[in-house]
Amino acid sequence: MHTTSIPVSDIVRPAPAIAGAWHSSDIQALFALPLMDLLYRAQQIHRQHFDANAIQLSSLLSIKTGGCPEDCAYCPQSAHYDTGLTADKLIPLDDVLQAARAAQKGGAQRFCMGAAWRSPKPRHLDAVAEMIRAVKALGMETCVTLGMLHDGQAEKLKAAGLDYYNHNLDTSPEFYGQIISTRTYQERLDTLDRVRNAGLNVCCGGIVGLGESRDQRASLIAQLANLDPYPESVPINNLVQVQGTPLAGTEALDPFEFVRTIAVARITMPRAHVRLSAGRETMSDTLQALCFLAGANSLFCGEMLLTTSNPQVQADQRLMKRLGLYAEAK
Ligand code: SAM
Ligand code: DTB
Ligand code: SF4
Repeated sequence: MHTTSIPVSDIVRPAPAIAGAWHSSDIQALFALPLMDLLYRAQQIHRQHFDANAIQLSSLLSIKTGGCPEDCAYCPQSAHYDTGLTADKLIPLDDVLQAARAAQKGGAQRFCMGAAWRSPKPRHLDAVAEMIRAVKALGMETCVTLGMLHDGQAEKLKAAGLDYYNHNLDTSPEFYGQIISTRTYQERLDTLDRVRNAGLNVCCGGIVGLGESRDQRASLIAQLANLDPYPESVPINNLVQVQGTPLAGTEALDPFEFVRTIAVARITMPRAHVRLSAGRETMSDTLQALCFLAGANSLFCGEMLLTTSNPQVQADQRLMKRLGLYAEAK
C-alpha cells in the first residue's frame, strides 16, 4: 500500500516574513523534497501571484561583443580564453533599432542589450542611453547589462528610460572564487545596490551546471532571495558549454536538478519573474514544460542569446501553443 507523503509544510518552514531571513538550511530542505512535493508547492505559490499560463518574453542583443577583460570561466566573451570570437566595438544605433523592431514583431515585450564590458565608460553610457531612448520609443520595455556600475551611472540610465538592469550574482559566495577572479562578489552586490537606489528594477540571477554542489546552488538562491527587496526578475541560466572556456567539458547537470532550482527560486521569490534563460537549446520540450510547472514564467525569445544560439522563434511559438501558454499582457 502507498503511504501519503508528509505535507510539505511539516517539512519546510513557511517563508520568512522579513527579508534576509532565508537560511541556506531552509533552502537546502526545499531542494531535498521529493520532486512531486516540491513541484506542488511551487505551483501553489506560482498561482497565488501569477496567471500560471502567461509567459513574459524578452529578447537579447549583444551591442558590444567579446574582448572582455573579466575572466568568468563560463563566458565565451572573455579575452582570457580563445573561443574563436572576434571582439567588436559598440554597434550603431540603427542596428539596435532594426533588431528591436524584429524582436517586437516576434512577440518580445522587453528588449535586453548586453555589452561585454567590465564597466561602462562615460562615452559608452551616453551611447547606450540613446539606444534606451530609441527602443523605449517603440513601446518596448528596456533592459541593459553593462557590467559593474559606478556612482551616478544607474541614475543616468534611469533618466534615459531604462526599466531593468541585469547583473547576476552567478553562483554562491563559496564557489565564486573558482569561477571569477577579476571581480569580487561584494562588487556585484554594490552594483545591485546602485541599481536599486536609482529606482530601477533589478534583474539578477545565476548560472547552474558550473560544477557547483547542491548546497552551493541553495546558497546562490539564498543570496538572491535575501536581497532586500528580492529581484523583480531572476534569470536561471544552465551553462552553455563553449569550446575554449575553462568550463567546456564540465559534467552536465541532472535536468531534474535544474527543475528543482527553478522551483526553489519560485518558492523563495514568489512575486519575481523567474526566467528559464540560457541553455534551452539542449532542453527537450518536455523538460521545458516541467520548468514552467516549477514556476518559470519568462523566456528569452529569438534565435540568439548574446553570442550563442537559442531555439527558433517558431519552435517556441509551437511549444507555447501546445502547452496552452501565452505571452503575458503588459
Ligand atoms: N558583461 C556583463 C556582466 O557580466 O555583468 C553582462 C553580460 S554577461 C554575458 C551576462 C550573464 O550571462 C552572465 O552573468 C552569466 O550569468 C550569463 N552567461 C554568460 N555566459 C554564459 C554561458 N556560457 N552559459 C550560460 N550563461 C552565461
Ligand atoms: C542572463 O542571465 N542571461 C543572458 C542575459 N542575462 C544577458 C545571457 C546569456 C548568455 C549566454 C551565452 C552567450 O550567448 O554568449
Ligand atoms: Fe565579461 Fe560578462 Fe562575460 Fe564575465 S560574463 S567575461 S563580465 S561579458
